[in-house]
Amino acid sequence: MNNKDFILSFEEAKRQLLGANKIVIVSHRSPDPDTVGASIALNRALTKLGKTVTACAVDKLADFLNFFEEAKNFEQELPSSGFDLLVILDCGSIEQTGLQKEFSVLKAKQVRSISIDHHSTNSKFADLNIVQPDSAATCEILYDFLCLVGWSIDEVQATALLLGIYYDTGRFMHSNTSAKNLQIAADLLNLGADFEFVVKSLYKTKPYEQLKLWGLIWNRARINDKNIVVSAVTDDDLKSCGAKKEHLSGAIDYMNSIAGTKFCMLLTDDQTGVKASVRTQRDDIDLSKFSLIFGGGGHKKASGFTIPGKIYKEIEVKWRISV
Ligand SMILES: [Mn+2]
Repeated sequence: MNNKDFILSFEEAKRQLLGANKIVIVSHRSPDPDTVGASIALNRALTKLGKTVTACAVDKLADFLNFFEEAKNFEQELPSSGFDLLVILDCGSIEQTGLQKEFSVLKAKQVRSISIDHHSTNSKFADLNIVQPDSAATCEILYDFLCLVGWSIDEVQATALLLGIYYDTGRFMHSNTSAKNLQIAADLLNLGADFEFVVKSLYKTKPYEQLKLWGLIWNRARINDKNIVVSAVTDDDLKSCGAKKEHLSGAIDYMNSIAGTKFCMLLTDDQTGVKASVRTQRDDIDLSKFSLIFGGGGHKKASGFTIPGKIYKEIEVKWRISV
C-alpha cells in the first residue's frame, strides 16, 4: 500500500467504526503486548466515542497487563451475536486468532471485519485490510491511525501503544527500530506514557520460575551442523520448572545473540503440534520464507510455524574408556 492508499484505508476504517455501535476487538492467541496494547488503545478511543466495545483473546492475558482496566475485561470467547463490526489486531491470518470457525459464521452473516496488522505474510482475510509491514508494531500503525483520524490519545492509550512498540522492537534493539518509531515513542512520552511501567513490566520483572525455564533452554541449546542454534521445551519441562507458557516469551532473543550462527530455533509443545519460533540477526536470511514452507509466517528476522507431532527427548549415551 502506498501512502495515499493508506490514508484512504484509514478514512474507510474511521467511517466503518463511526457507523458501528457494538464493536468486537480481537487479539491473537498467546496475546503479546503489541496485540493487547493496540486493543486497549483502540478500545478506549471507541469507548470515548460512545461505542460499546468487547475485547477478546482466546488465551489468557499475562497478569502484568491488569495494570490496564481494559485488560481485566478481556473475553476468551466471541460474543455469539449482537455486534456489528469486528476489528482484528496484529494477526497475519485468521488462524492466529484461534477463532476461524466463528469467523466463517460471521462472514456468512455478513458482519464486516477490519484487520490492522504489520506481518508481511498477512493473508488479507478481512473485508478491510490495513497491512503495513514497514511498521515495527501494530501499535505503531494504530498511533498513525489515531493521529490521522484526529482521535485524541490519553495517558493510558500512550502507555499501551508504547508498550506494544517497545515489545515488538525488543526494547528498540531489533532491526525494525527506526527513526519513525523512536519519534513515535518520544511523542507518546510527551503524551504522558508511563515509561517506567513499560520497562519494568517487560524487562525488569522476571519470576523465579521463568529464569529456571530459561536456564533449561540455554542448557539444552545445541549448535547443529548447519550452524543453527536449536533448543526445545516440552509441557513437562514447563511443569517441572513451575513455569507458564507466557514465560517462554523473550527467551529466544538470547538464543539469537550467539555469535556467528545462522539463526536460532526454539521448539515448544503446542495444542496442535510442535511450535517452532525462529530468529536471525543476518540480513541475507529471510525467515518469513522459511516459515512459510511449513505453513507459518512472520517477519524476515523473526517468524514461526507449527507442525503436527510432539517433542521427545532423545538421550544419546556414549561410553568411552580412556587410559
Ligand atoms: Mn506485533
